[in-house]
Amino acid sequence: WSKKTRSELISEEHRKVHESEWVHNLEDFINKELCVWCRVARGEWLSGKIQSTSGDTACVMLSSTEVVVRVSMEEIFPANPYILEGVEDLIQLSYLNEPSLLYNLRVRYSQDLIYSKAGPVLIAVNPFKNVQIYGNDILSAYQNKALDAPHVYAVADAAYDEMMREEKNQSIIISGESGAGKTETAKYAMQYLEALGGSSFGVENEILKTNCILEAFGNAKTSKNDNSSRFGKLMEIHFCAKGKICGAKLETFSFDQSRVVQLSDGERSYHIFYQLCAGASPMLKERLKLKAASEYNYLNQSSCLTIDRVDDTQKFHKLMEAFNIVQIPQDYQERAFALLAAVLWLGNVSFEVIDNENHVEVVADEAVTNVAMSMGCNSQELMVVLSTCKLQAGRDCIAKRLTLRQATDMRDSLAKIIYASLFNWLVEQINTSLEVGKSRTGRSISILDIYGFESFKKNSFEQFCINYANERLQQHFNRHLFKLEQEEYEGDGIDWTKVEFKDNQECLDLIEKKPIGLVSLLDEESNFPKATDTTFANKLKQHLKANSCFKGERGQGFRVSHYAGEVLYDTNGFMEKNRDPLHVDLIQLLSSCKCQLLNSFSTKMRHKSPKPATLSDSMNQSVITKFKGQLFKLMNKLEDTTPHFIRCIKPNSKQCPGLYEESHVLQQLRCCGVLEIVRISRSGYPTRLTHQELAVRYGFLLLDTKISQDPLSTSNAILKQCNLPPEMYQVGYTKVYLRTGLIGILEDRRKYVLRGVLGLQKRFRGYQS
Ligand code: AOV
Ligand code: MG
Repeated sequence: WSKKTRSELISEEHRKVHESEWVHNLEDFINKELCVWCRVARGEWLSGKIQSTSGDTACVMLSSTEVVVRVSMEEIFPANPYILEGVEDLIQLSYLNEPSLLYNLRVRYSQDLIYSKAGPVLIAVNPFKNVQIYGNDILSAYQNKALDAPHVYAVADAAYDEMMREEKNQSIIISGESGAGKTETAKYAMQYLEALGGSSFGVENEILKTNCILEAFGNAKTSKNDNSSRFGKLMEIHFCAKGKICGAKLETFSFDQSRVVQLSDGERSYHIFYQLCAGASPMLKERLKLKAASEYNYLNQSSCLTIDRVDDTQKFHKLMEAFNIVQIPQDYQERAFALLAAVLWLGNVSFEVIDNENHVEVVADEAVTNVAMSMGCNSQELMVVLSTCKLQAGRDCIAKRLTLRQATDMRDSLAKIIYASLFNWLVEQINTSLEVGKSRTGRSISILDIYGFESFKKNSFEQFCINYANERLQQHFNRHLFKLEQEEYEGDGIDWTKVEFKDNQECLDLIEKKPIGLVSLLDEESNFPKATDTTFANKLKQHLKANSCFKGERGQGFRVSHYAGEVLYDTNGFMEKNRDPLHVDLIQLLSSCKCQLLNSFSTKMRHKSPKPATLSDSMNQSVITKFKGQLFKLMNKLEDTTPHFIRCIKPNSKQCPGLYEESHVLQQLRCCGVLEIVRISRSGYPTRLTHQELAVRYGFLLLDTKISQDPLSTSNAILKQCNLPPEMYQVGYTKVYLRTGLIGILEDRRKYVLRGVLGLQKRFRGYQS
């Protein structure tokens, strides 16, 4: 059918049936043999027809096998008529229930229609394969408004239009669990905006290329995603008054450092290490004394060195291209590679125990020599720093030997500091090259792509931070889609049946509440020198047991009920990672190096190192408190923008195309409240005008001029005169609320009358002359 007749048919269907009519409809479903969804023993949803009912159960004949099963009425839902199969927007469904949403998305997914709408939210189901829905032709079709099917391009287009029309900053907020497709979606959004806002500055080509650099240094293979982002990013694209791109700014959030030195089985460290080992030219390899990835302890500890269908050598060449586009000078590129080699060789530095107190000495082998060479420092000095610590004894400074554990930690700290500084330096370089025109407020679009919700077998401090960030983001989502909308209706006195949604405030309280929340307790415990991960775990159990989102576990564990599911955390390492001590000796070592990059890193760190006796100094903040601060700043920034939400869905946990696992999808739809969003949008009023606005724009349509001049009476009179169905609008204390499509009718009426008036004027002028 053509699109038009189909939509006509759909609206007819709408009139016929309504979601709440199930009870009255039951007879109909039996007599007319209409389809229902049912499931036995909580299995998959199956389609069938009700044969008969008795009490709380019904006999249903399954469509696939024609077998009759007895099912509890609670497990039966009305299915939508065939005409509604695979609708673009879930709000078009007559019956809103979980099996119907799941089925609709499945039908679309099987036709490679990976995008759907749930009212204002775009849903993107990860195809895990190339689908032919991107590229210049499709892009231009959206640009020219020739296509309007749900797509990330359509979201970017709407954001752009709204920014230009209202001069208000916009944001595209992409969420979803790990591996759901956020980063890919963010890239398509950037691609669209670059094409739309192409300028003579050439910045637009750079914005996309930066992803290649960021992914090489900030993404890694985890068990959830072969290209998992281990940092959060906000790309703010600035536009000039004409709508052309005039610059961009990249902001990154909390970077997972521990991956540099420690890996879980089957996972990899940051892509760049493998790319460098595989793709460096023979000359570069010789200069950096590089070996194969399998020779490095930091990389080979997880017995996973390659990723299926990924060519690290080719990726390395792409990275070099990107470096050139972002204009990182050749000598700086080489310095960066040398530092990567230093990190790799650091992992091979070994220690020899020299007494029975477990004190150590560094083994003077090629590893130490190569680290020293790459860092541009003296290898003797390096060995001293890695195996001793300086203690102040009165006026003297004495060196104390470290134990094996302490020395290993020192070595790993150095590797992490170098890598994290290198990452931050790259972000600075990218920003320098993107900053072309001065940004003007009111004309920017920010694209947010953070690390998705994670729950592994073992979850540590990093997962805690990642999931906390997702929890905050979920609240932003809830606030905009549920709270603010409903509060406005209630506040303005309009008749509204409240839609319940799953609030995540209790979980946020568990994390953030002062003085008894996870963050505060972690900080408090981190300040006790004698505290351990076990005392921390006990403290949590003692103070947080009243919160229903918290559950203490035996030993060092605790569970948190996040909006997206329950996660078992292991407190092992929490204290150390939260304190993140900056070793003065390491900073000194960096400043003594011949490498300019390392010098600049040490200068930065020195600024950050604790000044004595100023404990409240923000530089002294723990890792988690800094993280919390960053998150709040981010949320405040987003609050100042008009949000456009994209929810990515991962259809299966195997990263496999064509596989749609219902329970997995349902869990994700539930945790972000898709059903509720659809309910709200369907019963909601997307267009709002103040009485004043309505009266000014449409007042001249009034035939009866005797009506009182105040905006409220004028508004009421206009709505009545236009014969609009009363269920299509509501008049609140301050605004008029219109359902979808109504503003179009008013506009048509306005145009019609104006055309008539203009025609008359023309004729009148013709008559005068
Ligand atoms: P994420 O950003 O949501 O995870 P990605 O965007 O990295 O997830 O997507 C994971 C993988 O899914 C990609 O590497 C692609 O193979 C595939 N994929 C996603 N979207 C598409 C698409 N539109 N077309 C084709 N393939 C796609 V994480 O960063 O782990 O939270 O921390
Ligand atoms: Mg990602």
